Amino acid sequence: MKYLTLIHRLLILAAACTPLLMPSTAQASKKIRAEKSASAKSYAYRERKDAMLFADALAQQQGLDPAWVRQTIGEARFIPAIQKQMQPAGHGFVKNWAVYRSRFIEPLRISTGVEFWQHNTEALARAEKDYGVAPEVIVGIIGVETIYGRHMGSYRVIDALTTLAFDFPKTAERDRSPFFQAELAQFLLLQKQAGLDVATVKGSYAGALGLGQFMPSNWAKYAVDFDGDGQIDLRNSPADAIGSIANFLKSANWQPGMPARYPVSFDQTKLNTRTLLAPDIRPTFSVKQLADNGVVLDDTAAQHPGPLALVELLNGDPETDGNEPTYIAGTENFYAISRYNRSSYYTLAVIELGETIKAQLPDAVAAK
Ligand SMILES: [Ca+2]
Repeated sequence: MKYLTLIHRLLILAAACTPLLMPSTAQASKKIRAEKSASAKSYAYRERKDAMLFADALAQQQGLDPAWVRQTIGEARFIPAIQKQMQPAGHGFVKNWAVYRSRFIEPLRISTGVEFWQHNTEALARAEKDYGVAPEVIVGIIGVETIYGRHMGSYRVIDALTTLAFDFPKTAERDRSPFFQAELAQFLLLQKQAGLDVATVKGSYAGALGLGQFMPSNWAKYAVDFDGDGQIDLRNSPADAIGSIANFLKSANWQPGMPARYPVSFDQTKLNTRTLLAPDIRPTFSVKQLADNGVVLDDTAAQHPGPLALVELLNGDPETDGNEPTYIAGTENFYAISRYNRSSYYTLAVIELGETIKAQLPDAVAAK
């Protein structure tokens, strides 16, 4: 979940700076180069003293079989491609909402989402009843994360987490290896807690798992058995994924019935974007404060009781070939969705994908 941010940034970068489809030969040779360098540098973590010390400490702390922990972490392999995914996106790249949006609000994701909704009407309705979370947001998240389980990740999670725990790139803005060591520890606990086969289970390059791409710590905190079979299975049970995402959003202060965002326009004579954009996407301003700083809201938004944020999404650099930014007023529910993946681009894609799918449902399903 959270760690999709960077891949999304890279997606924007790739889409903004290169043609959408690279020539296939170039793509193939790039892939071969990547595989070659990967196989050349890969090794097993049994060769790393720090990883083996970590394994012993973890076994002792958690009362796990030390031989099993050593073997599991020892057989994990360093994957250079995973390390590379965590490198900074590079200087001079400008985000582009229009490009980002087109990757997610697209025919395959929409039609698969309509089917997913129809197959899971009961669980979605129950999640709304139990947690207060709108079905279109849950459907939007699972669509953006994995296209409804089609792309749940192709890396062994043990390789991903061990690589990022002990070989986090030195060039990154900050060292996240303590975070990934904690995720690795929690992941091993899921063998017993959730019946996961930690030696084989696959996920994203950051170690996120299942339909909703939960990191292990979020699995431990928020995952629920929502189909009542006595097991939590976020990979094969859509109901479990739906209930767990709803539980996560409720914990992120989701407000039942509240819209996630409103359209805005501006009164240029009063506009003070410096003040308005300072808190970023955290809802901070009252309707009156927004109006005083030049934001014009429609009648519905003007009735909004809680705090709002002015959210700016860039559409490339207007000085070169980009367009002017997109602006919306984000509510506490916009902010709640952004806790799933800390990006306003991600959040608006989730909202718009869910809404688009909802609008295409047959009347009988939509009415439930
Ligand atoms: Ca279950």
